[in-house]
Amino acid sequence: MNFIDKTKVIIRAGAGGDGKLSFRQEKFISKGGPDGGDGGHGGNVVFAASRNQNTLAAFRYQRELTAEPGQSGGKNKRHGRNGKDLIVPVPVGTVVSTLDGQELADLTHDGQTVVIAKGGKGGFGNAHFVSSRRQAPGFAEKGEPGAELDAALELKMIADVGLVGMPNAGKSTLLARTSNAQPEIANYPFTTLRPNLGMVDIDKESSLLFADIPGLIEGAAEGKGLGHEFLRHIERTAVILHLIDAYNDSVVEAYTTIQNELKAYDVDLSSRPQIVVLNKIDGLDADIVADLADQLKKVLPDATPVYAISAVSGQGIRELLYAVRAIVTEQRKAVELEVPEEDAIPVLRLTDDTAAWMVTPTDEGFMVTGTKIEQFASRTDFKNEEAVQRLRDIMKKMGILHQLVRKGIEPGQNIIIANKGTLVY
Ligand SMILES: Nc1nc2c(ncn2[C@@H]2O[C@H](COP(=O)(O)OP(=O)(O)OP(=O)(O)O)[C@@H](O)[C@H]2O)c(=O)[nH]1
Ligand SMILES: [Mg+2]
Repeated sequence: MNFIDKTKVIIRAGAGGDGKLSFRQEKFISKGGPDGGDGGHGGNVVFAASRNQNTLAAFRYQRELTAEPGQSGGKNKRHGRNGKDLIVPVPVGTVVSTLDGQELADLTHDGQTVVIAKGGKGGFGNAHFVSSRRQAPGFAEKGEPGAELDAALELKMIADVGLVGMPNAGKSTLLARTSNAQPEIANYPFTTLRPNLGMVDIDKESSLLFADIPGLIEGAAEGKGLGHEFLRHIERTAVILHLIDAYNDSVVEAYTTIQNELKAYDVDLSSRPQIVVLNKIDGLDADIVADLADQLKKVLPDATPVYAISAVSGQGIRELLYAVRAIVTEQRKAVELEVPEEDAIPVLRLTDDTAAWMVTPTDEGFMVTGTKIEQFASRTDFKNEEAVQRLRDIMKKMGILHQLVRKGIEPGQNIIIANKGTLVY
């Protein structure tokens, strides 16, 4: 199974359209009233979680996700068309992060959408700036650039049940027997190199998604065997099905080895709801099986049942699956009660203090940074003196000019607004 579960993409929201600078053409009047329309907004890049997607494989062919730009404004106050949002279907369980690991969004349920990159605002046309003081504004705003980012996508499978155990315990055999999946099965350790998913029908009404991951051995936490890497696939399962080969020299030792590895994982998985299952009982007498189960019960938390099955003959599987479903149902209910609705809706973390700004003296002049002032600057046509004058007015209103004076700015010195443009004080 070709399973791609981590990938990188380049995300570009659409730029806003430029505002139009124009004046009505009227007969016998050299310059009519200003009539430049506003630019349209750039399209957003929106991720939409969908059960119909199973992998991130599509992003191997489509690395760049670009939304439409807004159109420029026109004469006669014509508004430019807004850019269309780019809706990107992703599998449920997709986590979006920046390349340095900051989590941006976590799409956990079908139909959930989140704006990953916002389109730029359209610039105002010159008609917008008419006022009693300014009857013929000779400038228009440029459209704002759309947000751009390089993002890492990771699919954290949200299976209901995670199969864990030592290599060769029969995990893939159980998955193959009960589901539509066809994992490789062989009588040697580390047959399974990548996680497999399979839908298991419990009865006519219900089915559960099982994840089969490579076997764990002692020291997996330090990277032995195939290591811990795959445990993240069962981080979110409602229940862990811990499979133990009944032919182990000591089933108790086999159990504790895996428990220790689950404990050593980034998040302690050893305390998750777990079902302990003895496998390969097809050739064993009932009293031997009962004895093995008793040995296990001594080390398990009180009243934890031990199931005994044969993944090959099918013995005991039906009872096991019913028990699994009961726990999954209970767990899902508990989780739903726990998580308040707001928390379930992931919101992109944007810098909240957009009005904040900072002035720093440099060799080339005074550097001004800050979300809001940079946004205004990106919409300013620096070649147009009227537009630059408006930017000065905005800086005055925001208190930036005052601060520049306090820092000792002299006429003729540069004010550099981040990487957006430079004006002269
Ligand atoms: N007799 C018997 N053999 C079984 C049973 N279940 C699995 N086996 C055998 O055990 C061997 C290992 O089975 P797998 O399903 O590949 O084991 P696994 O846990 O997926 O192993 P890894 O992928 O290596 O971690 C195979 O030869 C299976 O045929 C069972 O119930 N009874
Ligand atoms: Mg396997």
